Amino acid sequence: MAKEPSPIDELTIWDDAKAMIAKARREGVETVYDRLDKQTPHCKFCELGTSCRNCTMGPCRITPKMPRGVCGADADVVVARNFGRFVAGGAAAHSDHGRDLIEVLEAILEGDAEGYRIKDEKKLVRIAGEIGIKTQGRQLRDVAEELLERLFSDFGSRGKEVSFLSRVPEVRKEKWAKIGVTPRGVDHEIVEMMHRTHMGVDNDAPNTMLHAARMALADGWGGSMIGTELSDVIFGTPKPSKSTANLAVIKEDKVNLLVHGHNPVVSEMILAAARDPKLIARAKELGAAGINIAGLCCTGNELLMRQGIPMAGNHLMTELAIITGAVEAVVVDYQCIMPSLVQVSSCYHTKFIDTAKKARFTGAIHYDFNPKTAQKQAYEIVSLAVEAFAERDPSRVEIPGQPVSIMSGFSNEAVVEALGGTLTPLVDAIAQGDVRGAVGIVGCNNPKIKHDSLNVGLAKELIKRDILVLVTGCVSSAAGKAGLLVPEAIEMAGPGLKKVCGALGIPPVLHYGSCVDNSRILQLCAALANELHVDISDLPVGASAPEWYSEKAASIGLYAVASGIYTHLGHAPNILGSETVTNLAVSGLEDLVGATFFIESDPIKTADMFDARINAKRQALGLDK
Ligand code: SF4
Ligand code: MSK
Repeated sequence: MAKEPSPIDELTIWDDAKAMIAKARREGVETVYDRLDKQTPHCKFCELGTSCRNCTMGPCRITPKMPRGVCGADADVVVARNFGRFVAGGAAAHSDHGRDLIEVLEAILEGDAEGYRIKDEKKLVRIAGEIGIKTQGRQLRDVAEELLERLFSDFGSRGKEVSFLSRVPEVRKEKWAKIGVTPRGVDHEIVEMMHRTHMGVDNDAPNTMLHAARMALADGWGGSMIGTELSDVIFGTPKPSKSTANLAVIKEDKVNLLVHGHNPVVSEMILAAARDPKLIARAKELGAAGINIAGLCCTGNELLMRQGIPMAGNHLMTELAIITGAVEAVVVDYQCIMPSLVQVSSCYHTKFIDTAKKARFTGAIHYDFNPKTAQKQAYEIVSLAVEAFAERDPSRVEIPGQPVSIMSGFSNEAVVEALGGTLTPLVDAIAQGDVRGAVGIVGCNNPKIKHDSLNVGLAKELIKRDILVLVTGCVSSAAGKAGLLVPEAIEMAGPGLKKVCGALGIPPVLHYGSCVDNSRILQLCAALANELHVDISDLPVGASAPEWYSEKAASIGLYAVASGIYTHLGHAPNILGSETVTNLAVSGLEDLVGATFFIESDPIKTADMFDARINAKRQALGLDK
């Protein structure tokens, strides 16, 4: 007998999402929730991490009656290997994204990237200087070429450490060196993980886990940081600006084109093309009032941070956005794009367009996007969206609610500027206890968790306790929709945070960007630690991924912990089948790197845990008696 679909009220906290899930059910469009129902219950072995498919003597499942696989691997080895490969997927995704930005910079320098340029020259020179490149008296081009070489080499295997370790406090680097987790090169660490997890290589679970930490550090301080910094160099360093969020940013009277994925290289060009007077005129000829570009997931975050485009939604809103019936095109690059979007698009007039050779979707319109031809391709893509407006069926259009105001664009540079040029006022506010600490809430949605309930619940609970919140990735849309990303949200904050944010005119929850931009948070922590002459693990800070789902989030969590940041996960990764691995994650890492993971599904209890940790760190720093 077919299962009853889950009650809509249990699936999400948002009215716009509820309206679209109901519409999907009326119109017979399958969503992620229907598929989750069909996939539940999941395989217990896979949930525990105790199934292995690493060779054809298996696959093997580890149980008390069958405690070893055919090769002899026990639960600890199998779980550690699986987790290692899981994190490798995430580190690879962020880092390959970072490398794509280096290639765009290379194309710019070779004169092969019409439409792209170095927008923030000062930042290019500054980051070059930070990694030890001589900048004084040199032409920008020479500095850029050397920077390019250095960053390319961060992916290789000959380096002793990735370049941006220049930002890390010495005491932290010493800890890493002592336990052998200094990240040498991005590809080096990922390849080594694939090697170690082959049958018969690394058969000591803690050893594999330490390498997972090293690999994650290569992501955070390498691949992701390169992605963030070069995106700023090429497209501009974000500054605070206002925008709007939720499904109501999709406009009934306009051609709506949604950009989705992670890399701004395609979507920046799409946005530029959408401003072309010829395309706007054509849209008007077809009866539209104009062309509206809105964002989904992290490509949305990238464009929101730098260009202020409105945000249609996060991970679990991507299918629902199309179900409004008012989306002419979804243009995707890579990561977190559910393959189902092709089928959902085909239920409407929506053109689904993929743009990366390495991220193709069967059934999509494909553009092999590259810097050389980007302008022309972007024009063609926007033109496809404009022409699709004529195919829209107005009787199927339903756009729920009203857009909510948000403020975005908080790069570290913007924060320092808002503080008057140095971090000292923030340090003082922390010392005085007005800001008791800070927590980065990052990551995804997961249909196993009521959509955005934890993301929003935790953010609200923390600001009440005078803990500043920084959000990235899909949590930023959630915070925006909940009204937390505007200066007026100080009314929901505790008295200290209200005073500090009120004086600066900023929200108590700061939008810090996309998933790779978690590197901005790392950089901020390092800068604060350097300012106070302490280790990152001494700071009253934390990180959380309440509704995470992806391999990337696992890598982010692990690089946060390995950097010394106490890190919360709303649900456990698939490691519970090994006591050794689980204990290492939730307690053993404390001795090695000064931080651990903790798993908690209740937002209030999670806030309590952060509170206790922040109190302990404040006391150890002598800030509270
Ligand atoms: Fe089984 Fe060992 Fe092969 Fe894994 S590596 S499938 S545990 S025999
Ligand atoms: S998009 S990794 S669902 S945050 Fe960066 Fe959102 Fe998580 Fe993808």
